Amino acid sequence: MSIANGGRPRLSASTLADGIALPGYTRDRARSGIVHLGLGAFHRAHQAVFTDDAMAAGDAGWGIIGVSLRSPAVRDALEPQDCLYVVEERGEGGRSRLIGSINQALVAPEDPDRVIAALADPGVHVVTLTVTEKGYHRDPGSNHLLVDAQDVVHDLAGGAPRTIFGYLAAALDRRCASGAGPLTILSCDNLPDNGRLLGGLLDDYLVARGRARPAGWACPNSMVDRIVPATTAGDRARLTVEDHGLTICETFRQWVIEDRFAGPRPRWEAGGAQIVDDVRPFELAKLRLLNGAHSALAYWGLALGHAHVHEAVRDAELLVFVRHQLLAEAVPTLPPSSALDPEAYVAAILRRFDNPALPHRLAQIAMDGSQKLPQRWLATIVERDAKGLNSPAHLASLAAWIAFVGDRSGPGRPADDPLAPRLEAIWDGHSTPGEIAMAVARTSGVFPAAFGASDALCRQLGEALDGLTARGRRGALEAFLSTI
Ligand code: CS2
Repeated sequence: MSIANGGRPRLSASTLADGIALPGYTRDRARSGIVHLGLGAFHRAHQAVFTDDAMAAGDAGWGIIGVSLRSPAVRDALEPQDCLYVVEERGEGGRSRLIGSINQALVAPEDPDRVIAALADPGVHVVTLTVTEKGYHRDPGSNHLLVDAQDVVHDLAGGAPRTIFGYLAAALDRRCASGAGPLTILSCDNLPDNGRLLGGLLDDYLVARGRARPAGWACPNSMVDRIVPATTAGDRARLTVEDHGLTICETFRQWVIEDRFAGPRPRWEAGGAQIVDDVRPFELAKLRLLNGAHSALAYWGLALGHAHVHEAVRDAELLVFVRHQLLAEAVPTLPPSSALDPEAYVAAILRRFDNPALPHRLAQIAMDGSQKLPQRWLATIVERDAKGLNSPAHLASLAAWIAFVGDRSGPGRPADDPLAPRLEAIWDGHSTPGEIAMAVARTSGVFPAAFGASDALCRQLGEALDGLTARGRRGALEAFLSTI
């Protein structure tokens, strides 16, 4: 048993945590059926938990080989504790449980071939991915692969892979050559039509590579949902054992998966997953309502002096604004669906956000806006515009984002975003809000072409940014509320 600094034993198979539910199956770390790319907190609180439930329900051979694509931090946290970790659900009915579904933690840059070998193993049938929006290297305007992106160029030249595409292509080649059987490649990132998108990008990569396209893979769509703030040292200090993999989340979790697997799969239904014919209604509602609201709370809330989601939704004016953005503008763009009542959904997510037991930092949500906003807000604005409908609340929030990336000294700044240098250069190169808004809409590479092509949308965005600059956030919010 190893005793960590604070005098508490380090969590491991021989030192389990007091009062924490144990996995309901006998672990066999040599048997893995899933490789997961992107071993962050979201995976540990979501797919790994559903898999733990499937394993407890009798499918114990589906353990996960988790892969970090960049940093060794998660491997270094998990390996000394036999890849066990606690998931602590916070809120009414919350409980803590030990998750045993992760068998191994690999660090791709340290041993790329080991990752390819894992992906090509005939015992592996499913690859899941949480690599965040920017891990897909897509052009948000065309949804095609950015074949000029530095890491994609590197992978296409045949070096040890850096992108998901380099890894997947090498593994599919190997599986074809060895007859390892079909592979389901399941995106679990917050992107629209995430499976179709991933399949299309992988196809673009395989075409650009100029070699025969390996067969035997499918990319179903899926919608994932669970709020998982970054774990803090304070969270870790409260446990009776030293757990470097501790993951904090809400009690709610949802996973809706398109029934289009290439081969065998775990019975994730045991953990409550829904296997359906069409994920689209769930996915659009999640992106435009839950994630759309999150981003609005982040870009308004930080400037209004809030640090966390639960504080921002307790700001009465901001809550009225965000509810209006969702109900008046986003909800009418959703396809009618018997599976989901949008108004009840909005009420439920706003209740989930109001969870002081789960401090979710607005700065965490504000990251990577250039990668998130196309599916959260811009698609809504453009679809409404095509029908002759205005979207003043979305445009006001978009102006709040542009102001956020332009202000380099406020809370949550400088903006953590792969396009931050390009967006900051736009601020530096233009003087009026109208010019800045126009340049962001037309030249940042974030907005769909239909937005930039609309003089009216660019003008309205410029006016919204002008209003924010002149009145400040609170004044602009109050001015907006007086119009609804
Ligand atoms: C959040 C999401 O960080 C963000 O941008 O909106 O991570 C959100 O918490 C999850 O999608 C909830 O399922």
